[in-house]
Amino acid sequence: MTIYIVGHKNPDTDSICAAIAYADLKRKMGATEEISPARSGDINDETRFILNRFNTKDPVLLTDATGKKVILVDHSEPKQRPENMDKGEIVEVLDHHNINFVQATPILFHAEPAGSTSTIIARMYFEKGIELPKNIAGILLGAIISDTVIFKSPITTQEDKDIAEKLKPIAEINDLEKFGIDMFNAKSGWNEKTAEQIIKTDYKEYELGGKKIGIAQVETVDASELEPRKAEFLEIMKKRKEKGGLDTIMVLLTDIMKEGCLTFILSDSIDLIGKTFGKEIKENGMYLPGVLSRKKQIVPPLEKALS
Ligand SMILES: [Mn+2]
Repeated sequence: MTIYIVGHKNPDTDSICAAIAYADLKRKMGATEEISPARSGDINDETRFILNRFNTKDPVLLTDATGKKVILVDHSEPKQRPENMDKGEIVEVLDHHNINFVQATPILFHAEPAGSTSTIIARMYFEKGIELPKNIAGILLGAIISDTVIFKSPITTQEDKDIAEKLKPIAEINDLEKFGIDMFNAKSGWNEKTAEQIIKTDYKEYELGGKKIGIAQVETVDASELEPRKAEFLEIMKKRKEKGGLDTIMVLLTDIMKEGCLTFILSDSIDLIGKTFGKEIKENGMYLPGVLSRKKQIVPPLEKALS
C-alpha cells in the first residue's frame, strides 16, 4: 500500500519540498512500501520558482485521505491536515511546529524546533551518509531560506545556517541572499492578485483557547504596496470570519526588508488582541515592528492570551 508524504493545506515551500525530499530519503533508506510525495493544495509562485530552478516534479495532489496511509510533514495540527484524514491512517509525523496531536496508536513522532522541516531532513541525509542529489539539495535549501526568511526570522537556528552552508555547494548556489531575494520576488507581483488569492496563499487556522483563529501571512519585499488595498482585504476577511465562525482573522503583510508586519485584523476579542501585542488597533490595523514569524511571534502570545 502506498504511503503518501504530505505537508499542510495551502502548502508553502517547506511543505512541498520536505515531502519530495523525505520521499527520496525514505526510498534510499530502503522503504519496503511504495512512497509517494503529495500535496494538499496548489503550488504557490515561490515554490514554483524553486521547483523550476531545480527541475523537480510536482508531488501528486492528495485531496482526500480516506483509506490512505499518510506521513505528515511540516504540520500536525488537525485543521491543517488533508481532508478526511480521520478516515485514513497517520503512520508518522515529522515537524517543527506547535504540537496538537492525539492518537490512540503509537507512531514515530519527530518534532523539533528547527527553522524548517527541510533542515531536519537535510541533516538526516548527512547523518546517514546518503547521497544528496543536486536538485534535492536545491529544494531543501530553498525551503530553509523560505521558512527562515533568509535567516532573518527569529525562528532561525544555528543549525539552519550550518546545514544551508553544507547544501550550497551541492545545489551550486553561491549567493544565498540573492537566491532568497529572487525567490521572494517570484512570489510578489501581489498587485496582480485579488485579496482573496493573496490571503489564500499562506492561510492557517488554529484552535486557541477554544477559539477559532485564522491567520494569513504574506511575505513581501515592500508591504506598503498593499496598504492602499486595506478595504478590499477587510471585506474578504469579514466573509471568511463569518463563514468559518472565527473569533479572529488576521492578515500579516510581512515586509522582509523593513522586518515588520503591517497587520489587518477583525476580531471579537479586539481589545485583548491589542493588549497582547501592546498596540492600539486603529481602524482594524496595527504595525508590528520586528515581527517576521507567525509561528513564534504571533501564535504563542495569542494562545497565552486566549486561554
Ligand atoms: Mn515549515
